[in-house]
Amino acid sequence: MSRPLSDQERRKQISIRGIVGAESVAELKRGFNRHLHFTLVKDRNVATPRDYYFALAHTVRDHLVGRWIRTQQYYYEKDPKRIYYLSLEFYMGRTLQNTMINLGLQNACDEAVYQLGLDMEELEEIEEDAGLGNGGLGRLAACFLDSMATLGLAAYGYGIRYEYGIFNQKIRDGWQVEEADDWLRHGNPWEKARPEYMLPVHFYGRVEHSASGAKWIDTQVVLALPYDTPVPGYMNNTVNTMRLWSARAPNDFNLRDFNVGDYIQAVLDRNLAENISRVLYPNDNFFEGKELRLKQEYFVVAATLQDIIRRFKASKFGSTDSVRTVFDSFPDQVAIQLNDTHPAMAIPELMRIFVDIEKLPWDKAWDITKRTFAYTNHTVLPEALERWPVNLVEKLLPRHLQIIYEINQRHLDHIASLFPNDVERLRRMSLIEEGDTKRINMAHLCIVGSHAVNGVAKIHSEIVKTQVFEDFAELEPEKFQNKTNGITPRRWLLLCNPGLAELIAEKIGEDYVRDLSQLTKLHKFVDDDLFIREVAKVKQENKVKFALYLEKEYKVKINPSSMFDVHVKRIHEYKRQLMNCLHIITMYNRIRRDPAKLFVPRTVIIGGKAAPGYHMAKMIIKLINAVAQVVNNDPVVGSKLKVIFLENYRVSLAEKVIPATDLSEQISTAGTEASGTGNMKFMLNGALTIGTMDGANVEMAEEAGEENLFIFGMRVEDVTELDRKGYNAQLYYDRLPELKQAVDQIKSGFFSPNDPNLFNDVVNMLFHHDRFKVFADYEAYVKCQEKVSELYLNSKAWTKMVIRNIAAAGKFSSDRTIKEYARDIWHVEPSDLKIPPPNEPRDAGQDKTPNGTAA
Ligand code: D6G
Repeated sequence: MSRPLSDQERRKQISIRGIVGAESVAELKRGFNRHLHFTLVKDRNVATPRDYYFALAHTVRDHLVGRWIRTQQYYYEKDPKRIYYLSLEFYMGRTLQNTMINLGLQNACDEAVYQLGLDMEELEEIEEDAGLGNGGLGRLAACFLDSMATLGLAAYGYGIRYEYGIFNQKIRDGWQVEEADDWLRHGNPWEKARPEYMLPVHFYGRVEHSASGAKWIDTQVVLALPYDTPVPGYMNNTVNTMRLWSARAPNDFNLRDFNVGDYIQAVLDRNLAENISRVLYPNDNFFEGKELRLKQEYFVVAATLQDIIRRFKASKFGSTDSVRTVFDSFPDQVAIQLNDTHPAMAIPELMRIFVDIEKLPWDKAWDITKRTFAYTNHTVLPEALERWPVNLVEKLLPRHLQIIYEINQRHLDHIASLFPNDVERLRRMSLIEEGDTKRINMAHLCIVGSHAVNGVAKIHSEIVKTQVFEDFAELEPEKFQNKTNGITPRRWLLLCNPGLAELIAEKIGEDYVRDLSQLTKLHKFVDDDLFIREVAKVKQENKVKFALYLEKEYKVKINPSSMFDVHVKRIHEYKRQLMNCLHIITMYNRIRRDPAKLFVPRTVIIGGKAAPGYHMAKMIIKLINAVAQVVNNDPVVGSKLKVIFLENYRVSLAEKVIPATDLSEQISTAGTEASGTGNMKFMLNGALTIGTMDGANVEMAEEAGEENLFIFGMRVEDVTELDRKGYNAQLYYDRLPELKQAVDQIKSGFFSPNDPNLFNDVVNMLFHHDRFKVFADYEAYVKCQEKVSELYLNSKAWTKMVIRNIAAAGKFSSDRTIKEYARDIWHVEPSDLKIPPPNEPRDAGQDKTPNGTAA
């Protein structure tokens, strides 16, 4: 067995973060100084740390530009099938370090920054997160962009450039307080505005029918201004584009018609139009039927489809027969993936373009539309499914409502022909739901208008097929697919956990970064004592580092040799942070009951944002903080148990806490968490999972072996059975004394002595309307936690289980997920064709502009 390498030796040997050449370092330093001077207009006497961050960001960006232009040129010349990922959320986080890693510049930049006498980590910390997402759905979109670029797909992300992303969460007196996320305040060096590609988007108005077809007239126009952000693949010279639209009022806004003369008021009213891209709706897994949100959804769709069609017409496939574009090859050239139903209006919008503007016959337009779209379902929670009121759509998008009605009529006629006299089935499958308010079921629209529908983990796709959309699956079984989610190993290993990434590279080489299935090669080191020690050492270093961060930023001290038990994700009843809280109280009571008894020290870390309008979620945050207050200040407990509420959990904080975690909490009620992706990040970073058989946990257990996770609680079948029998929380409370004690403490004000009734709503919910059955899983959860503590005492056995988990994490690369989308839905091959680096000579075709004319 070899001796352990020093950090320095390791660095030299491993090039996954780039090779350091003296010349490249010198060039980076020159770039940095040039940008400090010309771009920031500063010298080192007056430059602030932020100036240094911007100088470095611009230097790194310079290395993207040539590759970006080349990639896009190549797409124009070769006309590969374009993949469009439409999403209301792209939760990108920070860009600097990710760019350095994907371009292989990390080590060289480290060295350059060091030679300049600056601190790389300090500069990286200055960058704001691009928080244009709520949670898993938005972060998935970001991971997919990374994988699509890494696999060389001609892909684009299309979304909204929110001026304010997800709010910043402050904790004041234990309560969540929201602050606006003014992420663009200091400018964004990673985006390029493209006012030359600005496009109009229409709202309101009315429809006029004549012999020549339908005309949507008297509309209000808002302009969509695109901002492009480069998306580099990992070490392959491919740079794709994420195009985010910003709303701009036309210069004659409110001046033309009714507001003539009131120039000042008209200028002030420009805000009304521009509010469309002002702020991200902060709901995760919850539908809030606000008009402004519907405007956002149509805004991104309308601008994007114009752009897609413009690009199609510029391609060799968008040929014209005398006057009209031939759209027959459109679905062979264009795939549009709908990230949940949020961009569902794309379906009637494409129909409107084809039928009203391009004058295609309905049937042909519908065939092309269906073959173009695919829909990803992200949740089966009824409160999350979008159902827009018909009268709202009628006012905002009158022509689209007519088209939706027409789609529905033909759809229902078809079903009626297959199932005569089955009125109940027609009602269930209609796109329109009758009732007090008539609503459009957007999931039904997406299913009908797409050629593929997928869930995001096996168990979820099964529920989609057999329960929620059963009738649709019966009608078209071949449409329904599964695409288990994934995460990008670049950000979620190389970037956030360099120690572990390099240790793995030492053992199995570097190719695993692009082919994560190679992690299985680690299986042969499960019994290698040195490797076990090294894995444990990296974890310990990460824990110490995180503890120092908490001490510095939040003035809280934690014990780095305690077990870090981490539950970070949005706060939601179905994710059951309350069950974790009951476990904390149970541990606390046990320590107090018998202080001399052996207790495996734990630091329980819970973090996540509550939607600002979600009362119960906010109460859960307050409760966790109230419990923390009592537990952390009880001298009997001492350092055995600490409870930390991690403020403002977001992508950049996930990058810090996940590599430092020992135990990952994935405890949603079976059947509620569609996939989860946090679960995968923890697995890859050497945490063990305590979890239910829900979402992708099921597949994690399949990959690693159930004995290598701490699986507990009801399965989906058990939940269904309990629903059938009727869930009675009182029974568990009466039977389980420790549960009773914990609940009584919450109820009696033990954790809120100044306001004993503070948690009445929470307790009342747990007893009388807990849809997620916390009490039913409490006992199994607590018992499973005992097993966790027992194993933690045996550090070697723990670490061996960790290694088995890392070795089994390969499936959860988003590269694997994207390959499956490419093969089964988009029908494209990941390209192994290398885009040459920007300093290589250009070949002849590259001197052409996109239109084919000489530059
Ligand atoms: C990106 C990169 C840039 C390219 C531009 C337009 O900003 O090099 O010219 O996209 O691309 P299309 O929208 O014409 O594809």
